[in-house]
Amino acid sequence: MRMSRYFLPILKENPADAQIVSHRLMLRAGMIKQVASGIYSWLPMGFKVLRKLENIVHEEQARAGHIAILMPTLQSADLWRESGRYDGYGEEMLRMKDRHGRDMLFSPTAEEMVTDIFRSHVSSYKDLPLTLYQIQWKFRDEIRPRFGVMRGREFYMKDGYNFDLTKEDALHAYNRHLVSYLRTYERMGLQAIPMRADSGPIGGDYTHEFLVLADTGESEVFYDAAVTDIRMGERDIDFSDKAQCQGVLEEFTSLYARTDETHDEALFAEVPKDRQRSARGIEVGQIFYFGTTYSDPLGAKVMDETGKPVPVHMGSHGIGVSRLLGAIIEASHDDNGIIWPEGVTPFGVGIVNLKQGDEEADTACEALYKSATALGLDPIYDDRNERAGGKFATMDLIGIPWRITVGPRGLKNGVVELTSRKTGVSEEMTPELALEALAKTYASL
Ligand code: 5CA
Repeated sequence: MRMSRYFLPILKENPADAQIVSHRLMLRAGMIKQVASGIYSWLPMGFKVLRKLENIVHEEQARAGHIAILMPTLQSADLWRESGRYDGYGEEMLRMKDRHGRDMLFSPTAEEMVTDIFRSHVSSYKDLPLTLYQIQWKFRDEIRPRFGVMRGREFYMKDGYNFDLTKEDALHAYNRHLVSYLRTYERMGLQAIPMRADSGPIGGDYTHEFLVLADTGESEVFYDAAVTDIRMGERDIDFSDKAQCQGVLEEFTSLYARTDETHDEALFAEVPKDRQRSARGIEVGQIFYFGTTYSDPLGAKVMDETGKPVPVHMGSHGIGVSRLLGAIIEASHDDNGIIWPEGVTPFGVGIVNLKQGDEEADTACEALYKSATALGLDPIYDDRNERAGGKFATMDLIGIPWRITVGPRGLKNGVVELTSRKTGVSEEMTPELALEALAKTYASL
């Protein structure tokens, strides 16, 4: 992409109404525009990162054996009456009537809708296990939408639902989601810690929230510092292996990690003093096992091996995809702007032409831009007639992890400068070597 042709409406001033750094940077970098309280338009660069996150979620869901579907945002109230949640859900549910006077709602979550799909089409234990998921906009009429996309009213969520014959199988689905979520967050450059939590309006006894530690997080959390050493990294997980998935859960559950809702002072006191931590965190996902809470009232049954109809065991599992953009920025920025982790960056490399209009510099940049594109590095080339300082500031603000700076002086020696956004360290090398290094870096992700 050429910066001169892109739509990147950068703000020079700090927006007055943004209280936290991620919200401020998303507005300044021209990623989102507020439409109404808690509702945003996604401008090109914001949308691009959102799509990247979505792709990672899809890839990791596929790896775990889960199957993508898409359900509507608008639903009929009838299903919610069947489950008994229509009246109980309260003011967070946006309700409306269609022209025939039928009660409709904007889906805040989709347990009922997916259970209805299941009961219409599945009737035998032989079709289990089954996990269906979607990535779709949700609406919750939050009383206090704030912090930009972190607590929106409309937000993008991955919601997955498992259907299993037994509690044991459903708990495997729970553990599988736990492992797959950890992989997902790690690929986004984040460490999210699963913590025992409260199940709220979704219901059920088993639930973990995934928290990214950040001072601006809305949740208060308590944990044993040893949990932060657990990584999925290069582990070769077989998602169909119950013991392996359970093993990961047990690594976490053997260490104290809870949100304030389930915090237990007495248990926490047993953690060695030097490892006790209390901090704030951003909830980027939650998994639930709730047994037959929805399958019972909605009559989602299968024939078991003896031919007896039994309600299926279910769980639901959510990732806050749009919230993750905020969480990533909270976890990765400096005074100059965003620092995208390589796995989610909107562009792989920024090319800065120090002397636009200089024939040699222009030619070198064009060649570099072409080669970087051919290598799949998805470059953004700042070809505007701007001062070098302004170009650097823009690249820093929008957070591109690598920058190649091209100027007449370096070109005399056949070199350009490759700079890491994170460390600020620059190295001079030939354009070919710079591209080779970047191609290697991105191939290793
Ligand atoms: N049905 C279950 C799982 S699919 C469910 O709705 N879970 S949830 O309520 O925990 O939401 C899943 C994730 O969506 C949360 O962990 C959070 O990351 C994100 N989320 C929830 N509310 C908001 C909001 N108002 N703005 C942005 N993200 C949100």
